[in-house]
Amino acid sequence: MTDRTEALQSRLAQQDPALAGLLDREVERQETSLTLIASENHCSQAVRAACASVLTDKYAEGYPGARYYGGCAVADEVENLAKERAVQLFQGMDHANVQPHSGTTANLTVLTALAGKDGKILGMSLQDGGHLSHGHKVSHTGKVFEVQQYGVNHDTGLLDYDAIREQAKSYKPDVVIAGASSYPRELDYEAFASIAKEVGAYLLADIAHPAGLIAGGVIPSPVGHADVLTMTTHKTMRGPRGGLILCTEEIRKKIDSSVFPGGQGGPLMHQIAGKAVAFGEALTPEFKTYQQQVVDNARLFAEMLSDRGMRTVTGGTDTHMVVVDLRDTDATGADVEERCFDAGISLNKNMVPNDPRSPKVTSGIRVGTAAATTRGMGKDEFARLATIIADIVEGGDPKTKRNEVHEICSAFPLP
Ligand code: DSN
Repeated sequence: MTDRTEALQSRLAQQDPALAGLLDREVERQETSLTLIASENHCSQAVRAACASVLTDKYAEGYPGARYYGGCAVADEVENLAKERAVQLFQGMDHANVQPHSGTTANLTVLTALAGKDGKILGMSLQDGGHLSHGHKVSHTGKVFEVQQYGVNHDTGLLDYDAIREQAKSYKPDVVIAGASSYPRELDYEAFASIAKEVGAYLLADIAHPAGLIAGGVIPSPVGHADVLTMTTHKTMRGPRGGLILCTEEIRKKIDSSVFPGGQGGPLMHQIAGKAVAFGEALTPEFKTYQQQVVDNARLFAEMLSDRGMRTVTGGTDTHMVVVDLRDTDATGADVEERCFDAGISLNKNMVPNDPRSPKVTSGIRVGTAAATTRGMGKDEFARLATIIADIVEGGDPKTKRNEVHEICSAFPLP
């Protein structure tokens, strides 16, 4: 902890012991348990320092050089730094908008800009691994736009690009969305681009989950294929919570005005400062090494589970994520999630393709390696974790695993 952070925390403890106590408990929870939630990570102290800075006080509605308030000179430089680094990370995209508060607001903003009210969108269904903001009926994206959804082949768990092409040809969407929240494989962005082109649609690649793997160059990129990318900055990108949009010059104005004033007011400048720091970190060679380790750990984890006779959706992974299909076992996703929690491991229940159970119960779990890899865990630790989780799935008592998980955590402190 830096001196300054320590001083701030001790001031918080004096002024508001109730809140400071809650933060202490969260630090202890994160230190003594293991995060295998695929959408979480641990950002650096430098990112946390930027997010806790005085920029939280600054209103900066508008864009650098064109704000609605005075005193934005520093805010302008911070935002420009974040934008420049984002464009450097995803070289080939012309423009970055770093203001979206989240991935969902980024998606709603882009779809509003490119499809318009009552426009037609085609995205992956949540049930098969997509995301709420890709047109699910409970999301605004499912209410404001006309929606069709595609899914995966229920035998293989894989996307069937020929089927998506046929669907797009008959539906003629304005925007095709390529992206998922629980699909463990690389996407074929070239195929998606050719489908979008054939029907005259824009291609939106939502890379919220694999953004860090793509920026680190360890899996193929949608740059050069998609008109626009959306992502969150806190998953594999390992930055602060938030959203990011990158687009081509052709649609830059539409996207920017859809973010502000269309969908948001003042940007969260402290979060944008944190994004700038994280993008700087992502430009270093260490980030590539980290991302390769994230994928290596996930592959090993999937292989170990499969050696224990467990089924993984698509038979493995290319990314940071493994989705385990529990239908051959007596366990449900909800049950394994709760018992892993008792052992000190956070992961989430997850639908598997063609899941007979409800989203509150599910027949699967989703495991991600990004956060534990940030703590420095490698093959040995992931091999032990696969054994622990397989034992729990097979009915082992989670309480007997708690000490082992604790011991692993103690050896790998948080950043
Ligand atoms: N909550 C994120 C996930 O878990 O994939 C997506 O919003």
